[in-house]
Amino acid sequence: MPTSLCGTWDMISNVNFDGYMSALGISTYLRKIALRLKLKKVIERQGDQYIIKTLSTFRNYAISFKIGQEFEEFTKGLDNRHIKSTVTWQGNKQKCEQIGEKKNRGWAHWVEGDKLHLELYCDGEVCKQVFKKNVNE
Ligand code: VL7
Repeated sequence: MPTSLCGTWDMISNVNFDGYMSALGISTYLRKIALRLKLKKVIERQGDQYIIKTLSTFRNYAISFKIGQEFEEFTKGLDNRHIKSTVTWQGNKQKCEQIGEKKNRGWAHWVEGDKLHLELYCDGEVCKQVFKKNVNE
């Protein structure tokens, strides 16, 4: 049984976010804004439904899904694409495959100690974000 991803997590590092956003075709203007953000993840589970919220002072984004069930994702306020997403467990990693216009797109979450790790993939670019558990929220 993998350590729970659930909780509130504050970003402490963000490597190659710019490369990931470039691969998604995000404008220079928006990338500059996004690069300054300290993202927060709120991960909840209600029964077999997961909810992942990405929060910032600029924009918020949320998805909800069941493990192994493909869902339609619209990346509203991000790259605004329609994709088909499926989240599965692979060992202790929760992995999402995002099928659409962009190749090799997806992400993986896992916990090590009190840190939440996230890798974001698009078209050969890998962004690595690490979050620290926020015990006050
Ligand atoms: C979601 C953003 C950059 C456009 C705005 C930046 C606002 C705050 O896919 C993600 O998370 C998964 C895994 O936790 C769950 O949805 C990452 C943030 C990536 C991509 C696009 C810049 C404009 C960012 C919402």
